[in-house]
Amino acid sequence: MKTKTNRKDFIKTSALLGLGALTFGVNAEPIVAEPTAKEADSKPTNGKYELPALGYAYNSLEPFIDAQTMEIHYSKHHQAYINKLNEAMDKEPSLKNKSIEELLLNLASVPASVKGAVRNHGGGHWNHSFFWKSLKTGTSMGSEFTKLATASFGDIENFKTTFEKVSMGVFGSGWVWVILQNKQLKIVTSANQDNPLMDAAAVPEMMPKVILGIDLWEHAYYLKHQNKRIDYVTGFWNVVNWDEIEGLLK
Ligand code: MN3
Repeated sequence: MKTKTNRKDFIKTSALLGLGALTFGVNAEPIVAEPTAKEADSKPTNGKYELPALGYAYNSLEPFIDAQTMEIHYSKHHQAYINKLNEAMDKEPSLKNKSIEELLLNLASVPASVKGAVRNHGGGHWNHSFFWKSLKTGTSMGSEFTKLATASFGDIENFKTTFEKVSMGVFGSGWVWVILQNKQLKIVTSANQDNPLMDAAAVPEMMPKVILGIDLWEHAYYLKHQNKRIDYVTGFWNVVNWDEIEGLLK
């Protein structure tokens, strides 16, 4: 596909594709649209979803996120979500060419036989794929994010302390996300491997764009920080890939 794209367009396009696919099944083929390069990446290859390349070394986020955590998190936890998703999808060959976004955006329409697996393992696959791309050391918050965060939270300090407070308030395993919705940045939480894309296609005018997310499962930080989640959360600011985030806002 020659379509020039980025993740922002990808999510938007996936949403549009999703609208044409509210009902899965033989009589309701989705509208055929040219997939973006990124969407093609998130589709299964020969019926199997695959672990995306990490793109950097396990130790490159030290000392904020340690190499051992990265290795286990990426090669074991993320791989396990993919394996379980693939195992489940063998039961629904009709869905085998769907991008993970298309499935999550229309979760209510996914057959009951695989809905739980798509939610938990498909969600886990999407969340971690997004998370890895959001991480890098040495970048600085860009002008577009600064402008939006200032407009939505008053100032950057308040944005950060709100994000940290919300992260500390997540009970059990889950995620905290920064989304752009109706031109406002918002901080939202999700339990387990849920995310803001789930069933978002149902209300197109409220379609969120996911900008940033932090994994708050203990496996994301326990080896290094043990029970001190706050150290992981405040350290997170040092490993946010602000260049990537700025790209999502363009
Ligand atoms: Mn995780």
